[in-house]
Amino acid sequence: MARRYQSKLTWDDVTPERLFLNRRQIMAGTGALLGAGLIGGRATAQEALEPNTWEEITTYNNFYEFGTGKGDPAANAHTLTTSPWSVEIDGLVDSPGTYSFEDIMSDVEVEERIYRFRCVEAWSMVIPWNGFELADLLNRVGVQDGARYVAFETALRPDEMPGVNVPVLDWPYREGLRLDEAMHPLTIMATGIYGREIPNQNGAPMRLVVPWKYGFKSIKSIVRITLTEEEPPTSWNMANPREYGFYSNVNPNVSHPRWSQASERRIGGGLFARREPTLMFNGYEEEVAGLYEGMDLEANF
Ligand SMILES: Nc1nc2c(c(=O)[nH]1)N[C@H]1C(S)=C(S)[C@@H](COP(=O)(O)O)O[C@H]1N2
Ligand SMILES: [Mo]
Repeated sequence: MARRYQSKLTWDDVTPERLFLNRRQIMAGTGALLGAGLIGGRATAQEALEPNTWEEITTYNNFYEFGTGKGDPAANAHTLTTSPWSVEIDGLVDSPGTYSFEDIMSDVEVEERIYRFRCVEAWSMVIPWNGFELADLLNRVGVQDGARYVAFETALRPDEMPGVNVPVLDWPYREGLRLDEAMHPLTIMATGIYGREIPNQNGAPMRLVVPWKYGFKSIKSIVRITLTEEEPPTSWNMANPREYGFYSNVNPNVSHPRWSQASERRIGGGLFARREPTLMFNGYEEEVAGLYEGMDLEANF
């Protein structure tokens, strides 16, 4: 029998007011940001959430389908046709099918979310996304009993993606989340940045954003979402299981085998920017630590 999976939490429960700002406040600039940051009262690192510039966010990217250099996606991703676009939703759902991007967008509620973004390579940004909660979409298609994971796939188009002719990863790019992670109100599908359409290099027309996990979990240009019983294979874990686990939660206490994860370099910080300490769960500990209660986070990295 079908059920509507509901996270017990809502966005309001997990969102200090300072993390949510409407577009007008963003456009009004940093002063408004810091002002809003004080609404929450308590002083935390999150008060300093000052977004990176459009330029930084859209020219320093990882999207290996368009090359492995940070500038490659901005230079090459214009070849990706993002309209029309559709997403196949299948597996353990009540209403499997091929959903057009427009149909999805007409059903969901799009909001602005300013999130820290932490790449496994120890750099970070703050990005004002526009998007909708993944839970909103999954509840509309109906998650069935027995579903425990959500698998995602990126488009695979050798004609439009020069990078997939190089076997750096086993294409298509694949990612996965446990169902409770996928249903968590912080997990969004992003469709815009700074109130503008999301550029191809950032994963147009629809990409996942899971702010407490390393950046590679936030899979771009999604064409397939599958509800599964078993933990799905993921591209980076398949490529190097010793270095990239399924969970990949941001954790300053667990080093990558080749480098420390204790600090990060904020992109755009300038020549003399100091490295910032990396926060447990990327600063979202209060909101998500409960998902991993009782789990050994060193074994489940
Ligand atoms: N399909 C796909 N999604 C992807 C990647 C990729 O190579 N292909 N790179 C990941 C990595 S390593 C990071 S850090 C983020 C970068 O997102 P951004 O370029 O929007 O900042 O995208 C993730 N999603
Ligand atoms: Mo990354």
